[in-house]
Amino acid sequence: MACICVGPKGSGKTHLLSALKNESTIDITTHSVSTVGTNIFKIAIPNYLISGLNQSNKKEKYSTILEIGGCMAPLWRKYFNNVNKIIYVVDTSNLCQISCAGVLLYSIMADPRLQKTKFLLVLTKMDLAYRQMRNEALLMLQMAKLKKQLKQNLVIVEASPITRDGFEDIYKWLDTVRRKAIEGYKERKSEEDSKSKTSESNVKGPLHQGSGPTIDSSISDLEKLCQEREKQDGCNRVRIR
Ligand SMILES: Nc1nc2c(ncn2[C@@H]2O[C@H](COP(=O)(O)OP(=O)(O)OP(=O)(O)O)[C@@H](O)[C@H]2O)c(=O)[nH]1
Ligand SMILES: [Mg+2]
Repeated sequence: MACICVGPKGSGKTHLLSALKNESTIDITTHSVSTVGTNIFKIAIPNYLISGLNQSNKKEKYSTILEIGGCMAPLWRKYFNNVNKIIYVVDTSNLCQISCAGVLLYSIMADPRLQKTKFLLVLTKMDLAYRQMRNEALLMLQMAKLKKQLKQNLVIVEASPITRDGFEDIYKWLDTVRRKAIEGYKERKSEEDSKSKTSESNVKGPLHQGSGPTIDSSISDLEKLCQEREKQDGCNRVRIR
């Protein structure tokens, strides 16, 4: 159930994930250092956003996300094994970077290992006055072309760690994907269990089943047959036990 967060250098991954983890850590004065390597964030999903959670079951649900630094872009694909959620962060205020971000996103989504992966595209830094609006940003990312050519489901969210816009949608996405992954795992496990049960009963065969002859009864049948043959032949056969 691995979830990774990628995006170009300085696009706002660390800021976004820190704010999702702890709302009081990020404000207008916060600056973060470029991630050289990876960061792990354990994010608690607020109870009121978890669907199907009743009052008696107040256990907190977490999502663990691995951020991989933008400077590691050539190495991102080394982390793609067993990944079923990808958060892709794009800086809407960086005109020079946005087209390049689209190309990078395309190269990720085309990876054969990620054909069943769920994607969340976060258009971040929405608090800045000189940002691109949603439609302009999507145009620059060539989103229409990308959606035509690739089959994965891509959810798009506009967000800002400073104003906390879009955070509910991100938490809800994390919760649905987490729930679906658990349901899928349970289904696969019950299928495997039922398969192993049927194969076990096939391996046992008729000797182990109540209705068939037992080993003891087969031996006594054999002895009776020998005694009958001895009577018929009128001679003693050598019996080896
Ligand atoms: N105003 C504003 N600034 C932001 C926002 N998100 C990030 N920043 C700024 O952008 C800088 C880079 O953000 P990071 O979160 O470090 O970017 P990153 O994607 O983790 O970068 P790498 O680790 O190098 O890949 C931060 O120091 C912030 O100053 C945002 O939503 N609004
Ligand atoms: Mg970072």
